[in-house]
Amino acid sequence: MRLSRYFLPVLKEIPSEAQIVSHRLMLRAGMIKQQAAGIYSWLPMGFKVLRRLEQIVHEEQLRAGHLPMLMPTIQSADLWRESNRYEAYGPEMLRMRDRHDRDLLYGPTNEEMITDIFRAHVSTYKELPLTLYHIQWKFRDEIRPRFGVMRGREFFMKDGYNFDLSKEDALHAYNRHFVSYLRTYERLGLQAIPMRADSGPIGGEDTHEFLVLAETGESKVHYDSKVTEIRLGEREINYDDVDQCKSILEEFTALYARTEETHSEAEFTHIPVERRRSARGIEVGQIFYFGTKYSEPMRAVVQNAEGQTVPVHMGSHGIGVSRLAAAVIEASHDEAGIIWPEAVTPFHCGIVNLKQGDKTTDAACETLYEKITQCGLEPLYDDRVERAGAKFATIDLIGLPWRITVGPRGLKNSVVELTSRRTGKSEECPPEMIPDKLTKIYKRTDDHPSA
Ligand code: P5A
Repeated sequence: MRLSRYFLPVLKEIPSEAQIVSHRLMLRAGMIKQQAAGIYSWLPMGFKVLRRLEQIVHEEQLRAGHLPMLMPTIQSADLWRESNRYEAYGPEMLRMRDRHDRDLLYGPTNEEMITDIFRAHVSTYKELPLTLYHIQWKFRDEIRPRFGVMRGREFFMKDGYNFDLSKEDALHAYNRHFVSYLRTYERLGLQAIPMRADSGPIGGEDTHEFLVLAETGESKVHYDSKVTEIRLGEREINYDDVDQCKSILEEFTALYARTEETHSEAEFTHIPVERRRSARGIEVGQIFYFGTKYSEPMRAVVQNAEGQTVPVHMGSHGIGVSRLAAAVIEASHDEAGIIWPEAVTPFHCGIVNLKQGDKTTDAACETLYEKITQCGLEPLYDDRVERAGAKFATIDLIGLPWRITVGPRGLKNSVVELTSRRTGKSEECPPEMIPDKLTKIYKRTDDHPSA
């Protein structure tokens, strides 16, 4: 993409309404625009990041064997009356009425709808286990929408639902989601710590939230500092391996890590004092096992091997995909702007032409642009007639991990400059070597399953 043809409405002023750094940077970098309280448009660059996040979430869900689908945003109130959640959900639910006076709502979550789909089509244990998911907009009329897309009213969520014959099978689904979420966050360059949590309006006995530690996080958390040392890393995972998934869950939950709602001061004091931490975190996901809470009242039943009719065991699992954009920025930025991890960057590199209009420099930039594009990478070429300082500031603000600086002086010696946004370190190298270098850098993060 050439910057002269792109729509990147960068703001010079720091927007006064934005209280946290990710909100400020998303507005300044022209990623989002507020349309109403907690409701945002995603402008081209923000949309690119959202799509990348979505893609990674999809890839890790497919890897775990979960099936993608798409349910509507608008739901019938009748379904929610069946589960008794229509009244219970309270003012967070956006309710509406159609021309025939039928009660509808904008879905805040989809437990009822997926249970309805299941009961319409599945009647035998032979079709289990089954996990369906979608990535779709949700609406929750939050009392205090704030911090941009961090706590929106309309937000993009991946929500998955498992159906199993027994509690034991459903707990494997829980553990499998636990592991796949860890993988997802690690791919995004985030450390999200699983913590025992409260199940709130979704319900159920077992639930974990995944939290990215950040001072600006809305959740208060308490944990043993040793828990921050554990990583999933590159280990091979077999999602059908019940013992492996269980042992990974046990490894990650052996140490104390809890949200405020489940915190126990008595248990906390058992941790050596120098390892006790009370901090804040951003909730980027939550998983639930709630047994037959929905399947019983909604009659989602199957015949088991003995011919008895039994309600299925269920759980649901959510990742805040739009919130992730803000969480990644909270975890990765500096004074100058965003620093995108390679896995989610909207463009793979920026090309800065130091002397737009100079024949040799323009030609070198064009060639680089073409060659990099041919490698399957997407450069953002700053071809505007602008001061070098302004061009650098833009590329830094929007956080592209790699910048290639092309100027007449370097070209005289047949070199351009490759600069890492994260370290600030530059190296000079012949322009012909750049496509290869970038390809190698991105190969490391390009971890597509056979989706
Ligand atoms: C699990 C999937 C659920 O709704 N039902 C289906 C379950 N869980 S949850 O914890 O309430 O939400 C899942 C994740 O969505 C994100 N999220 C939000 N993101 C932005 N703005 C909001 N107002 C918002 N509310 C929830 C969080 O990341 C949460 O973990």
